[in-house]
Amino acid sequence: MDDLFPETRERLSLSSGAVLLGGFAQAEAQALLHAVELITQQAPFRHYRVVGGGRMAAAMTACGEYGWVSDEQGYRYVRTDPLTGRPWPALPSLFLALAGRAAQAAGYAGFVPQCGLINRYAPGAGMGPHQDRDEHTMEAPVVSVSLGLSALFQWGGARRQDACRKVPLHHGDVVVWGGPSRSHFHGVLPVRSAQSGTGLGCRYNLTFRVVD
Ligand code: MD6
Ligand code: FE
Repeated sequence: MDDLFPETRERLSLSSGAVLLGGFAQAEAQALLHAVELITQQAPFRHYRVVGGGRMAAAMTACGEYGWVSDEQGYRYVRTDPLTGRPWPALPSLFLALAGRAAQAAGYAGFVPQCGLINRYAPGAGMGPHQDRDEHTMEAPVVSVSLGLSALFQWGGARRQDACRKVPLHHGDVVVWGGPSRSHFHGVLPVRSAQSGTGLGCRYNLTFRVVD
């Protein structure tokens, strides 16, 4: 998908405190994917269960001091991978550096994430509108890196019923949301396989967060 005016995507404000940094991670995308591969050798992708008995469409794993997990009891951050019984793999320095630079570019200095959540969306998988609010502190922003297949990101407001804007996210794009936008609703429309330009068959999303 070519954009008519690529310069407008380089820094696109979504709402107060939220910005799309188009292509911000492009140069290191291959290295990021390699790091994901190494992490999944220690902490494989899995589909979590959700309250009510369903399964999340996106496969997930994590790295860092905390990982985010879901089961019939709900969502939470834990220090040990429930699948392996081991601590989560460390956050690679490449992830820490990129997350810090992206946060800085969006106006958030000193961002040091405690969790790197890794999602894999096969074609057809999406994520319904939700707020990221399982963290024990909401002071730090969320930094989200898109790799592989493109997707339409839904960016809403502070209330579920607020209108959603659809923002295409491509390989190497970064979105940062914090401050007044930190608890805005957002989601990902089901990924379509036709949207590829990278040769990858899935979309990967890395989200970085401070947890406590
Ligand atoms: C995305 N991800 O995949 C956005 N939220 O572009 C999320 O909003 C998200 O991946 C909570 C937990 C995992 C996620
Ligand atoms: Fe989210």
